Amino acid sequence: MMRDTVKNPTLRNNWTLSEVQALFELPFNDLLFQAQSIHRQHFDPNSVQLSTLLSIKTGACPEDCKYCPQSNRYDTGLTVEKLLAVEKVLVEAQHAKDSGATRFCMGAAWRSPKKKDMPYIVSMVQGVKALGLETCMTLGMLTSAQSKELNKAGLDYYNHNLDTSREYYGEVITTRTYDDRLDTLENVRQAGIKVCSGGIVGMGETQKDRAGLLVQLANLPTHPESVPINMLVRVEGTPLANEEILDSFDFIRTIAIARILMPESHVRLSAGREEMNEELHALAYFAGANSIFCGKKLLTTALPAADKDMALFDRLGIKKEALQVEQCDDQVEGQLLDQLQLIENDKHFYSAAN
Ligand code: SAM
Ligand code: DTB
Ligand code: SF4
Repeated sequence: MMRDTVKNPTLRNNWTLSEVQALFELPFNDLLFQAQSIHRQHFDPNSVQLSTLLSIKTGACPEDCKYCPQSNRYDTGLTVEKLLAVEKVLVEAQHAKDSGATRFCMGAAWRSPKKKDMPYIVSMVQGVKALGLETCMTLGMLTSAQSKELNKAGLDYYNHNLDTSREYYGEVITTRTYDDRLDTLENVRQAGIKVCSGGIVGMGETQKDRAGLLVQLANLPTHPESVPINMLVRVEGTPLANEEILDSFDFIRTIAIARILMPESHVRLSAGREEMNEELHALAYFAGANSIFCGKKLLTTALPAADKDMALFDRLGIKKEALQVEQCDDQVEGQLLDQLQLIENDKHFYSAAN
């Protein structure tokens, strides 16, 4: 389904900063009532989509994102790992499917994928798709040609976050620009891949910056189908390790306003859940969050245990969202698995440190 103002004129992409700042100033209950009312017009309010993340290439990233444990600029004690073997990725994807996830998101600590990486990445997408899962990747910047190649391979979603407002961005990242990020989102969209884009809160930004981030996302020509709202995971060794924790209600306000601005998008209660209690999770779902990452971990940091998430779903009467479209075609699956077998095992590990 296209989330654009041409296909659906009730959606807006002309939000002004002052309008969104006014939403942040609403009394909490009024804001939540508005968000929940909009949520109910577009989604089953008791359904939450489950994605599972896997870090397919970990650490030694040349970028300087101040929040990130995987940047090679900061000593976070992380164990660096080369690109995983395709088979290993597929085993993890099968576990994710068995645990109820409908989407498998593969993340690499790269500035952008290199030419030599692409065949492995393509095999991963094809293999995960053949298992009947939605596919998502986050690999850094993508060119138009790379986006088209990934679309052809069967990539459903590409995650690339704007992270924060244009104004605050330079305080957090200096090695790639805001416009670089917008260019990648445009390449992905033009290639026909669904867009997953959101940001991080709790990085010392102001409320105006949180409003600015949401305005940028909502004013894209087409709303991202998926909007992850990450609470900063403060990792020892990163420059933001000692950042003050964002007030919980300001976090919930951000989710509620994402829901109001992008009514047909899945809003993901993303990183930071380990530090959130059940009541805060429940409030986030009420504010319109309808997707989470669940599984063993995010990329490098912890997640709540899956049984804890499921126990809360039971207590709240929430069910897991089912796959919207049947992904698995037996004939295609057979062909894809045959293709995967053609790749020799010893070619599955190679140095992809940068
Ligand atoms: N290297 C690629 C890139 O940055 O585009 C993909 C992986 S990167 C880890 C994906 C996203 O994870 C980042 O854009 C950021 O929004 C989020 N992220 C990374 N570290 C985080 C942290 N400590 N807390 C919250 N979100 C984080
Ligand atoms: C997103 O917005 N959040 C996820 C996913 N997209 C790739 C990543 C969160 C990473 C948190 C820190 C870590 O585990 O390394
Ligand atoms: Fe981390 Fe991605 Fe930034 Fe690299 S580009 S430091 S992996 S967020």
